[in-house]
Amino acid sequence: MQIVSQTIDEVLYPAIEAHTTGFLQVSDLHTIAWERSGNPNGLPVIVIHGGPGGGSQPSYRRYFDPEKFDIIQFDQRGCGQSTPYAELEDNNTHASVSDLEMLREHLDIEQWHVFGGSWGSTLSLIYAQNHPSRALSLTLRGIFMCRKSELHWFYQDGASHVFPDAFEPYRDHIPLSEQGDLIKAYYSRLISENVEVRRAAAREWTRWEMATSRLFPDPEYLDKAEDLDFAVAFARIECHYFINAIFVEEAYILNHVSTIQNIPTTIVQGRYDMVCPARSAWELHKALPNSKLVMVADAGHSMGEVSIARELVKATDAIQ
Ligand code: STX
Repeated sequence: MQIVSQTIDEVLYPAIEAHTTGFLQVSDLHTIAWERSGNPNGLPVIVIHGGPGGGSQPSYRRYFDPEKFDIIQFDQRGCGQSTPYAELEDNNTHASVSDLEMLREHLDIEQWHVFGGSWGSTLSLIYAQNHPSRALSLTLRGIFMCRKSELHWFYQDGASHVFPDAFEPYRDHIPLSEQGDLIKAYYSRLISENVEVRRAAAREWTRWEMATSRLFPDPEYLDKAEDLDFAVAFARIECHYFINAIFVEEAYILNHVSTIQNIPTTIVQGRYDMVCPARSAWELHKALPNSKLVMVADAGHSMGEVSIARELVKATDAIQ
């Protein structure tokens, strides 16, 4: 193992613009924003962002050779440029799976490669399990299967042992009497009628996640929590999905793993991922014997970390 010193710009493809953007009404209430970049005649790849509630970012285009790929991104319900903003009604995992199908049909694409990290890995897997013939391959990063143990690890007691300093303000935002169930306590504040109560909770919730996402914390990344427009959608939607156990049975992904055995799958996982610890990637890899697992020795959770980005680009470069 050798640590190569590179910058993120050396690892990713150059920044490009979207050539087409649009909005798709997916239900009576919700409209999702989408975009296309790269080569319109290239291999279609759908990029599934994290959170849920994180929104897609222009930098995600850079994980793909723009000559080779027809890069499709979208903002899941309630976040990014999708409307209504931060809306929780009619916002659930099944709706997101159905939005992916609606978007695929809208763009007249038969099959596509699927790329997602963190919650994006969760949704990629559940999408592929429900529509296996549509997914040509899966490129997954920071595996999150959203089981009780994973939620408990990150939001209650686990990552707190490694980041006690960042955990303290997240925990102490909640009175002692409610600290026994922090997801529940945050949920009640994130759905409060009082905008200031919502915003204050969203800020602390998001700070915790941003502070723990990288092996070497990045001040720019931490600033995301100060952008309360971002933080409110991110925190509200995440917490809504988690309090509802992502609207599926416990261990849904592992229980339905047989449906995706034949889809070529690459898993890129940071060894020191505190948000989505490596055990889930390991368990998924074991359950998918044909998958390739790349355990990155010097990274945490974020796709913005150089060694994670390098492996993701290697993985997309290898897609044929
Ligand atoms: N949530 C992990 C997740 O999907 C438990 C995630 N964490 N940060 C993000 O996503 C963004 C990069 C989208 C902010």
